[in-house]
Amino acid sequence: MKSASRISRIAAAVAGAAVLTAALSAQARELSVSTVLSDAFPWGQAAEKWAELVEERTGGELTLRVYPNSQLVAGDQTREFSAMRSGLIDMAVGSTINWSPQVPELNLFSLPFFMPDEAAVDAVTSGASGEMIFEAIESRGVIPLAWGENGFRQLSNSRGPIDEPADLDGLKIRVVGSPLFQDTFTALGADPTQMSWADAKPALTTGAVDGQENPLSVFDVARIDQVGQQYLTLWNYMNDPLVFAVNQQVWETLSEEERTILRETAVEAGEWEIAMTREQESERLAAIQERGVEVTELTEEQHQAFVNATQSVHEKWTPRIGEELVDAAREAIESR
Ligand code: X2X
Repeated sequence: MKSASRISRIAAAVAGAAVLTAALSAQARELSVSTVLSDAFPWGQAAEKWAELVEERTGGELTLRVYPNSQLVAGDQTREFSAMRSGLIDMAVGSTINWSPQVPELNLFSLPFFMPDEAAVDAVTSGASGEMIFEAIESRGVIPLAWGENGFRQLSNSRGPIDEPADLDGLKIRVVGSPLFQDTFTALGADPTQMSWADAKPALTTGAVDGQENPLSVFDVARIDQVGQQYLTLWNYMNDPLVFAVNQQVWETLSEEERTILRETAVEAGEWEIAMTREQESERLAAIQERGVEVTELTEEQHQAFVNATQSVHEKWTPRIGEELVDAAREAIESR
């Protein structure tokens, strides 16, 4: 009797534990979110905001765990999209530049001097061209949900002020591992070197490269001036939107309600981050100048010289991006 009752007690305990485990796994599900930059930067903050909102709205049933610094792809940011498509990563808040090797349409944003201002970026992302880009992402097995923004990318270097293409002659510039960047900086007479963000700061520190290009928020937070980058040219040559996205198989396992929450919170986190990034631009520039960086702004004529020098990049890349998409984006920009 005694041992039988003990056995039944143990059995009950085991069954209880199993029920509890099942209930927990049915309730709380954790999904991974990849980012290149940590929450010291607006980009990482966008992902954290998304996680916060999802946790709140699902009552903790869905948890997004953010993995910054491209750690889920061992630092190789240009593999993030493939890793998300294959299911190695559930979700990401990723850069259009880093995903462009797998989604050629995303090169649209990297066409030099194509989008003159923030209104142009908004016109492209929110219009027919934005829909075409989301379709292009979806056709490759990833569900895009919302836009964010890394920002307009500015040029820095350790050698001297740059206000005309000739100033770039022979300068070694670190660029992201995306072929279009190679073409842009080659067209400008520079010597571009592709490397991941993880390798960029060491390369600037040792002088292996003379310059780099990134938004003001990245320059400011990463203290790029401390590794000898004393000259900064504000040339707004491209803007790098971020995309909030989910692997398609993961998406299919979610309930309608969960999908709605994920999409709405992504849109909210994205809008929040875009507004914050833009608002902070002028104070970031002031902080950078205060640290002794010499800032160059271009006259209209100087700007035009850079536009002319990079025309070949448009000619080469428009067919790869798709004429129809480039036209739709151009129309959106002109009627903004
Ligand atoms: O690598 C960069 O320059 C960065 C951080 O801006 C991107 O991931 C595109």
